[in-house]
This record gives sequence, structure tokens and C-alpha cells, in this order.
Amino acid sequence: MEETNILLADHFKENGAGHKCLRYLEIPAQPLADEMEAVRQADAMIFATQPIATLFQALIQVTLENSKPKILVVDHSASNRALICECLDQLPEVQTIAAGDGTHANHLFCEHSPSLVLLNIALQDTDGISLAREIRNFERSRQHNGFASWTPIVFLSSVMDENLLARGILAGGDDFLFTPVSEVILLAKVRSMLRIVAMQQEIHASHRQLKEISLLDGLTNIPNRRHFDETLVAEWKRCLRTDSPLSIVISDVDFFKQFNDVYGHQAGDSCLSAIASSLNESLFRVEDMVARYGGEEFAAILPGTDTDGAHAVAERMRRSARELCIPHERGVGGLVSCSFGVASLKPNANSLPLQLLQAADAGLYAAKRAGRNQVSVFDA
Ligand code: GH3
Ligand code: MG
Ligand code: MG
Repeated sequence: MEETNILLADHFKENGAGHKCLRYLEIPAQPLADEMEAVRQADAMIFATQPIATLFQALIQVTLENSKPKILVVDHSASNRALICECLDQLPEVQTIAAGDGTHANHLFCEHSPSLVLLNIALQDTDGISLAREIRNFERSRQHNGFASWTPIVFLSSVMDENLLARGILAGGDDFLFTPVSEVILLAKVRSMLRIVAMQQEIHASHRQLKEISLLDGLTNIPNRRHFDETLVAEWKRCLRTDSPLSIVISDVDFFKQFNDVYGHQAGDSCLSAIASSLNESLFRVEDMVARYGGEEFAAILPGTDTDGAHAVAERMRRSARELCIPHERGVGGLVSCSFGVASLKPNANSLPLQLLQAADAGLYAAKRAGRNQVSVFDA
């Protein structure tokens, strides 16, 4: 389903002065830089001076309207556009938008991400084949998670020309309809294309879901080792580009074998879950992440953070795990604890992420030897 941004505002002045937002409701939740940005991105604005029931009614209405598939009709003739749109109005489950030239069509396509384009091959400022090519290039440039969307394009043409048809398909078109076209054929064709679009969306959604699952640890629900490795490579490159420091914190639960021996493996699993949550909640920046690195080991990536900052974060993580107050009769002071190794460096062309990991691991080893339940920094 297409994203819908709805801005709930208690008052708003068009010049931007003195406006104040109650809250933003976004699907999916995404922090916005500022209120004006929210106003720019919103699909609808609802004023909170209205009764709450009216507000929610309007919210539902806008969301439903926005979730309808849109069909973009592109034809230089206003009467043709009107005829096609009138015919499509027979499908209450779709919304129609229309453009008379290539520039406007391009603009509408980028703005509305329609589900289907009905495109007259003869336009005045460009030809339909070039526009189809532009649409495909735009879709490729917007690839997300390795998937580029593919919006069906059906050409409308008044001439039956095999070569033109072949060129249209090569440029990225999916089908041809010869005009004038009967309502029955147009509606049937639109239905069949929308069915393919719906199937494509289902495949994308399950691909997204699988991708998410493949990056999460099944027991603790925090990122897994694979996610950690991918993020470390990406953040390493980013810090190299921006000439900023990168820190790693590796932690390991103290005397965990004995915890399992005394309390059982299931209690061990619950303990690991609780520790994962406490470590995760100790990170305040969006770019920070903590992953399950191995059995009872966790590792955090702190981009743009130097040694002192990383030490402070590791100390916060240590306290947070300790404050869970999970009894451990053979642990440090009768409670579960973790030890932490910290390493930090500014990535350069001669260094590798492995160096940073090894240094953090050496720090962890030092923390264990020094008595556990503590943080140790190691120079990378
Ligand atoms: P140290 O303080 O030196 O780290 O001692 P330790 O006992 O924690 O270290 P050791 O490496 O000897 O033991 C780690 C234990 O963690 C052994 C293993 O059974 C347990 N463990 C690893 N993964 C899991 C898991 O998913 N669930 C449970 N319950 N235990 C796990
Ligand atoms: Mg271990
Ligand atoms: Mg351990």
C-alpha cells in the first residue's frame, strides 16, 4: 500500500508563521526534519479544531482514497482524456489522473506512483516511446531493496503499425490498444493489468518481510550477525568518506555457562533476551545498532563516535544489563553481568574493519581478566 502522510494540525498559517502541529501520523513512522517539511510531505491536513470523531472519519477517508490504485491517462486530446477517464470511472476501486503532455505526465508519474499508465503514443512535446523510456529509467533509479517497481504501460495508438508496436514494447511498454477502443476492451485490459500489479505488490511485500526476518536474531529480536557484518561494512565506508571515527563495543555475558547449569537453558534464553533489550535501549542515536554477535555475545556499531563517547555508551550498556537484577548465584555479586571491550578508529585506506573488531575483542578479553562486569578500551 502506498504511504500516506497525514498531518494533524491545531492551526496553520500559509506563510508558515505561528503554525503549531499537534502530532504527525505517518505510515510507516518516520521522523521528519521539521514541521514545514511535514506540511510539504503531507497528503492531507486535518485541523484539530474539528470534533475528534470528524477528525478520525476524515483520516480514514483520506487513507482509503490514497490507497486506491491510480491510473495515469496521457493523451494530448482533452476530449479523448475525458472519454477514457469517464469510462474508468466505472471502476470504483481506482482513481484516475490525467495529463495532456509528456512533461506533465512525467511530473504526475513521479508524484503519484500510479499503478498503470495509459499512454497515447503521439504526444505533442515528446513521443510516447520516449516517455515510456523515461518512466523506466526513473523506476530503475528508485530501486529499493534490490527491487525496481514496474508500472504497466499500455500504449494507445490510432495507427496499426507492427514496427511501432515492437519499438514500444522494447522501450518498456507492456501492451498496445488501437483507438478508438471499446469500453469493454479498455475495462478488461485495465482489470488484467491491475491484477498483475496486485500480484507484483504481494511478491514485493513478502520479499520485504523475508528480508527483514533474515536480518533479525530469532531469540532476541535484535539484528543478527549477518545484519551486523553488512552494517559494519556500510558504516566503515561512510566514516571513511566523512573522515569521522567509528567505534565498536563487544560484550559477553559473564559466567553464562554456569547460569545455564544452575537455572536451565530456558532461563538462559530468557536472560539473553532481556540483556539484548537492555543493551538495545542503551543506544540513543538512530545510527547506532547492537546485534547478537554469537551465543552470549553482543556487538554494537557506533558511527561518528570517538573513544570517550564509546566508553560512555559501553558503561551505560553495562549498567543497564546489571540493573535488570537477574539473580546469578555464581555471578559477580550474585547478579548477571556483562563485560565490554571498546575500540575506536578513523577508518583510512590502510585499515580494515577486522582490525577494529579484533581490538574490541582484545578489550573484552582484558575486561574479563580484570574481574568482569566492567568496560575496557583497547587501542585499535
Ligand atoms: P565468561 O564469563 O568467561 O564469558 O564465561 P562464560 O561461561 O559466559 O563463557 P563460556 O564461553 O564458557 O560459555 C558460554 C555459554 O553460553 C555456553 C553456552 O551454552 C551459552 N549459550 C550460548 N548461546 C546460548 C543460547 O542461545 N541460549 C542459552 N541458554 N545459552 C547459550
Ligand atoms: Mg562468550
Ligand atoms: Mg560469557
